Amino acid sequence: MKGQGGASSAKTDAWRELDVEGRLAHALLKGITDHVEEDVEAARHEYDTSLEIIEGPLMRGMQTVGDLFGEGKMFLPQVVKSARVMKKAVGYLLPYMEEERKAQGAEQTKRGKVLLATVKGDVHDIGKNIVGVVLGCNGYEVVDIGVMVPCATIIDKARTEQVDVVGLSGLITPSLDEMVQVAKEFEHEKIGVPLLIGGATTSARHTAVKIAPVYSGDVVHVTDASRAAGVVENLLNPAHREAFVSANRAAQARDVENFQKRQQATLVPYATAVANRWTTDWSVAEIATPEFLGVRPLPKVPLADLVPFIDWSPFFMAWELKGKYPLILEDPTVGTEARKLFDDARRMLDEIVAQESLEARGVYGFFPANSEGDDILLYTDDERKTESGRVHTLRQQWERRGQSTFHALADFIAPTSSGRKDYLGAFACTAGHGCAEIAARHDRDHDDYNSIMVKALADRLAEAFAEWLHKRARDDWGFGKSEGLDNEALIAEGYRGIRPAPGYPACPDHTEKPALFALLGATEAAGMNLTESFAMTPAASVCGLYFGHPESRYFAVDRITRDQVEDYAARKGMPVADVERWLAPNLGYDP
Ligand code: B12
Repeated sequence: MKGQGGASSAKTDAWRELDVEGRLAHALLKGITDHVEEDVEAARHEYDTSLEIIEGPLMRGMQTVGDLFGEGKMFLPQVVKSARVMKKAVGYLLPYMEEERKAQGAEQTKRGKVLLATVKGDVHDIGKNIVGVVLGCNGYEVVDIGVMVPCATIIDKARTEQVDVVGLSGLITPSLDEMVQVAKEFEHEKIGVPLLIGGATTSARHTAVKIAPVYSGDVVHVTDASRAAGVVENLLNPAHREAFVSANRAAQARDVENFQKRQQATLVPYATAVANRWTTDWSVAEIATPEFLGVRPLPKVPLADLVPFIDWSPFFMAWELKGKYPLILEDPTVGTEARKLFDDARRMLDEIVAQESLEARGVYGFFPANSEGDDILLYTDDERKTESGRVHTLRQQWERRGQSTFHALADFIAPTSSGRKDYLGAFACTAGHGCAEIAARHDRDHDDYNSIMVKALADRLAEAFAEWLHKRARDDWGFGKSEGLDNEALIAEGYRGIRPAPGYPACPDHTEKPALFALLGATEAAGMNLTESFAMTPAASVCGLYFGHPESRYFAVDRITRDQVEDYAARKGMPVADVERWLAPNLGYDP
C-alpha cells in the first residue's frame, strides 16, 4: 500500500519537473493553486515584465481552458477552478505591474472590457459571477460592480471605465422592467455600447420585445455563461460583428412577430374566467384545522436538520452540469466532474454545519381564511368577525385547448358563502445569514470557486428549509403525520397541498410580499427584508403560502386582460399603471 501511494504521488508531482511555462499551463488546466505564487515568481525571473507573463503563459493557458470549455471538453466547475489559478497569479503580479506601468506608462492590452451588474432591487449574483469568470478566462477585462446597482451607477461606470460592453443580470421579474429603464437611459445618455441581457427571469423574447426597441445600440440576450464569450467576441471583432449583429436583429424581429401572434391568442374576458372558476362541493370538502393559529418564529433551526431535505439537482444545474442527482454522479460525460464538485460541496457543507457558519431562521403560521371572489380574506381569530388582511390572487384567462376551468389560488379556500371555516398557511425562511461574509472572504482571496460554492449551498439550504418547514406545517395541519414520504417523494411533491411562492407562475405578483412579511413579522422573526423590487435579503430566502385542500395544485396564470388588471388594482387599492408595471410580463395587451 505504502509503495503504491508513493508511486501515485510521484506521478501526480511529475508536472513539477516541467519548465515554468509547462508548470503554469498544467496548474491552469487542472485548477491547482498550491504552487501558483512560487511558479509565478519563477516566471518573473525569466520574463522582462509581469505583463508578458500574463499575456504569455497565463493567457495561453486560459485560452486553452476557454477553448476546451467552448468545445464542451471542460465543464464549468473546472473552468472556475482554472480561473482561480489565473486570479491568484494575477493578484500576485498586480503590485509589480503597477510599478512597471508607472515606470513605462504602459497600457494593458486586453481583448475588451465588460461591465457587469445585477440591476437595482435584485440581489442575485451567482449567474453573473459565473459569466464574469468565463469572460475573464477568455481574456476580457471584467469590471463587476455587484448587485442592486442603480442605473445611474451603471452609466457612470460604463463611462469612467470606458467599457466595450455592458452586461445586466436579474433573477426576478421586476428586474425585467428595471432593465428596460436602464436601456432607455443608455439611449438618452447616448452610451452606444452593446448591452447583454442575462439571468433566470430574462428571455430572448422579452429582450426583443421590450428592451431592444428602446435602445439603438445592440442588445443581445445570452442564455448561459458558456455562450457569453462567443457573443462578446462576435460583438467586438470587426470581422464578425456585422453578420452577428444583423442575425441578432433578424432573430429579434421574428421574436417580436411571434410575440404579437401569441398576444392575439384567445384570452377570455375576466368575467367569463370568474364564471368558470375551479370549484368543489364545499359542504363536504375536506378541510383540516391546524393545531395552532397565528405565527411561530423559528429563531435558529439546526442546519443538520435541513441537510437531508436538500434537492441536489438544481445545485448541479447552477454549475451547468446537466443531469438529475444522483444519476448525474455516474453519467458517462459529466459524472467525473459532478463527483468532484459534489465532494467539494459536501466538504464545505460539513464545515458549515459543524461551525453553524450560516444561520437558518424562519417563521410560519396559520390564519383563519375564507375566499371572496379572487381575494382570500384573513381574520384575526376563528370567530371571523374582524379581517386582518387579504391575499389578492390572479386568475387564468388563457383558453387552452380542452380547458374549461380558469384557476386562481383563491379557489382552493372555502368561500365565505359556504359557511365553512378554512385556513391559509404562510411562511418565510432563510439560510443566508452569514453567507455574504463567507463569500466576501473567498472573494478577497481571489477564490470565485468557493465564493460561488457557498452561495449555491446557502440556496440549497434555503430551499431545503422550505421543504422541511412545509413538512412541519403539514404535521401541524394533521394530514402530514401519516405521509411517511422520503426525500425523493418530497421533491416530487407527493404530498397533500401546495406551497406557491409570490413570483411563481400561480402568483406572479411580487408586490404581495410586503403584506406577507407583515403578517408573519418576517423581518423581526427571521431578519429578512425586501428590496424596492421585492427581492428578499439575504438572497438565499424563500417565502410563500400553504394551501391544504387535497385538490389544490400548481398552475400558471400566464397572460391577463385589462379588465382583470383594473379589477385587481381596485381590490389592492393600487393605481392601474402600477399594477401594469409590476405585472408587465403577464399583460396580454400593450398598456
Ligand atoms: C435555484 C432558484 C432559486 C434559489 C436561489 C436562486 C439564485 N441564487 O440564483 C432560491 C431557492 C433561493 C430561490 C428563491 C426565489 N426564487 Co427562484 N429559482 C431558482 C431556479 C430554480 C434556478 C435559478 C438558478 O439558480 N439558476 C442557476 C444560475 C447559475 O443561473 P442564472 O442565475 O440564470 O445565470 C445563468 C444565465 O442566466 C446567465 N446569466 C445570468 N446573469 C447574466 C448576466 C449576463 C450579462 C449574461 C451575459 C448572462 C447571465 O448565465 C448564468 C450562468 O449560465 C429558477 C428557475 C429556473 N429554472 O431558472 C427559479 C426562479 C429564478 N425563482 C423565481 C422566484 C419567483 C423566486 C422567489 C421570489 C420565490 C419566493 N417568493 O420565495 C425567491 C426570490 C429570492 C429572493 N432572495 O428574493 C422565479 C423568477 C421569475 C419571477 N417570476 O420573478 C424563477 C424563474 C422560477 C419561476 N419559474 O417562477 N430561487
